[in-house]
Amino acid sequence: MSRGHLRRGIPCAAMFTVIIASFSAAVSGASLDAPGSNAASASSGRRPPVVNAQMACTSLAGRNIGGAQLTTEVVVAMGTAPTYCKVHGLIAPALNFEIRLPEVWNGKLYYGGGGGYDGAIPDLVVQPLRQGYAEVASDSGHQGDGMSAQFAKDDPFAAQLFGSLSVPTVMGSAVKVVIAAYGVAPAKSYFEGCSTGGREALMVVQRNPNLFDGVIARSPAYNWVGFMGAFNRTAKALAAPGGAFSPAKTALLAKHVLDVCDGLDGIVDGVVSNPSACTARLLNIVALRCPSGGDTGATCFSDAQLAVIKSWTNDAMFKGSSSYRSKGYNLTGNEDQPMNFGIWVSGDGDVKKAGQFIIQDTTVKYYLARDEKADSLAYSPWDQNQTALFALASLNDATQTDIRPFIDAGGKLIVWHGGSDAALSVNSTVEYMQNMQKAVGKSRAASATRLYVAPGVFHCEGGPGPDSTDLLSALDQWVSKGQAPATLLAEKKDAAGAVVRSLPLCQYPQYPKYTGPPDNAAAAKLSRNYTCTVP
Ligand SMILES: [Ca+2]
Repeated sequence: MSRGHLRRGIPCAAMFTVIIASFSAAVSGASLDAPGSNAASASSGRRPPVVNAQMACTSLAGRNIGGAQLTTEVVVAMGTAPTYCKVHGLIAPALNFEIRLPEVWNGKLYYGGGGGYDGAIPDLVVQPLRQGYAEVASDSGHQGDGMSAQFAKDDPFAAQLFGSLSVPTVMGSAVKVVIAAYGVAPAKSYFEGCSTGGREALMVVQRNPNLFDGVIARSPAYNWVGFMGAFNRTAKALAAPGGAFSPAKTALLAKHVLDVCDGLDGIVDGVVSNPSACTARLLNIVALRCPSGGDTGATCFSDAQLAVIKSWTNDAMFKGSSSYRSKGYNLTGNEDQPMNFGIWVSGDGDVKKAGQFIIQDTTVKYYLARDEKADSLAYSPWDQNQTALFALASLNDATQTDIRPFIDAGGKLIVWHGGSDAALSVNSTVEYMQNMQKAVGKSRAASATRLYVAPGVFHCEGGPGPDSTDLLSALDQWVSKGQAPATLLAEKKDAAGAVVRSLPLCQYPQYPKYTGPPDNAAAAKLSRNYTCTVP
């Protein structure tokens, strides 16, 4: 079988899908007869089983395990990825997944989440496979463009799979495939995802509290109704006469924010690491108003542009439920960089090219108006169809805060968000964690959950701040050895993998305050010159 569903046409799709990127090669489908046993069935479980990838693939090919029809392919070592057996599973009618089985298995399972509106199996994430995990990923039950919700319009089952059912459904098969391959069940299972994958992460914590031993939710798109409404509000402000943001306007905004706030964390380094000190009062954006209120050039904002900034930075709340909300975004001073405000919000002068516009527009068309001709910029008020909002929330919102069943089952949760994320507001993630703490109690929350904010990091990755932390190893240490994570290490690597900057990754609300020698660019690049500090 082949499935030609590369993401089409929309440059932003890959950004919303950072950890998944493009669709890997389609699996060819020559079915082999199922043998009666497999290469690793003799394992005692004490030592991680070792299998030969070719033998594992041969033994699994053509079988139906746990409701999944399997095909297999040996993928030989390339770059830093080791040789593995790639198992493709199809759960009828259209839920596709892969399990990447390493030859030297660490006895554990890693499930990596999706992005945007999914629609393709995410690519291999190399690091977990290198660490010996059996790695699972799925297309969440439909095939298509990751920035389109068309699948949901006339297929309620596909909508349910995308919303919450694909992960537990795939796990039902995946665990059985692991047993067939190695002879034993995974000793531990972890889920990690970013953006939509972060939403899936919080969804399993809330709805399937016994499914995973540990979960990493990064930049979670958990308040689907709320942030879609916020995207719509800001898109309308940008589309209003005089509201468009050219790159020059975005640069004006970013420079002003850095001028005022960069140094408030102890170091002028292009990153506002202490955002709570960078108040609206201090920023005083209205001082940049063009005298007439009209757009009179690149050194000031029109009233319509000031309205965009107001929409961007203020909380959005909608009729129908207290959970239909999205917190305002911080002004970070990184707005003018690639993969930030221009590509996500303003479209560099054409809002219809912006990632936020595109994903809220498809949501209006296929979930709310249920009319592919609907114009999201004219769809007003956005919360007019309460029944449709309720359905959307029931499907996709992961806003439940009482996660005691997960915690009391021994689960551990690490939540992470980039401090300069222009796609999803870090403040919404902070709010979820604060409400969760109220719901479960402080001591329970402290025993089983962590929140980290990575300053200067964009949506899921990238940006001037160090974006790379081995959260999986931190989670595994916590789950397997009871060693709870405290301050972690964040690194920024160049294209060759060399570390060019490091920072302590502080537990929220702490931020990394520069405490090294003054005016020393080399010292500013080293984590040891920062101290996690409560603002
Ligand atoms: Ca700074």
